[in-house]
Amino acid sequence: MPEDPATWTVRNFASLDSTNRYALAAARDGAAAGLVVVAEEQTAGRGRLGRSWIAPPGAALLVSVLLRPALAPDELHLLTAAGSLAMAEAVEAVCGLRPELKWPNDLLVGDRKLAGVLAEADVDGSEVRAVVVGIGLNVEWDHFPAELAEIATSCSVETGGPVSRAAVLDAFLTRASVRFADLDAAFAEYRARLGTLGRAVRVDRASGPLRGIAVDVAPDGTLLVETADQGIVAVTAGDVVHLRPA
Ligand code: BT5
Repeated sequence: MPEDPATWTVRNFASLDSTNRYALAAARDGAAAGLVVVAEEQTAGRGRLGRSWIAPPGAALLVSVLLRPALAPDELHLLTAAGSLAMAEAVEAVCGLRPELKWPNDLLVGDRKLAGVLAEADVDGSEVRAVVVGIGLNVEWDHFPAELAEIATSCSVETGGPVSRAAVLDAFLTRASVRFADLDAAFAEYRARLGTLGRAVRVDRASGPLRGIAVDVAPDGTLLVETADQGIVAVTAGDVVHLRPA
């Protein structure tokens, strides 16, 4: 696990299909922990559950970091938390914005998504060989396509001025060194900063929607939702909508 920013090795690309796909392939070819893959543009950027991550060339910081942590497969949520937190801290340091963290993998400003995080692992049975934490952060992007117009925002929209992707990347790698080196501290801080907690939420799950109050994140990363009719329900996966107070 890299503990010093000097141990990061950054590979920059004008265009890739997906920085996560590239970094996972590099991991399988033996690349060392600390590889950082950055692209100006992705032609097949990945979200969760087969969804797409889109951004025009140069508008977003599209970055994946390769880690080889000593973790079990059921502990990988810690890396999503640490990566989300490190990016939130970087945005705050560079732009003066304090993004809200939304369980499990979003950075929001108000109701709009500023960044998304996708951790993908190369797992062999109980052995985690490599993990890639990929983040797409909307940096300088003022006019969104129709499908994102109501749900996305960017650093430039929020600050009203230019923002340097290179400065955000530098700040992210500095914070990532700290956060990935102490995952317990990162998880505690992620939990403390999670805007989802205490909120009325709707969770859209494969098995159907669930409504309640998000009361906590368990150590295993599940979201605990207090419902009127089923008590506390542990949610392992799903899309959370923060509901406005009635
Ligand atoms: C995520 O998925 O939020 C994880 C996104 C991770 C993207 C990074 S970019 C670098 C690295 N390489 C990759 O290939 N991926 C990672 P999810 O929670 O499933 O959200 C996906 C949804 O967010 C989409 O269905 C859209 O509704 C929305 N979306 C797509 N592009 C967006 C953008 N640029 N800004 C805000 N929302 C977006």
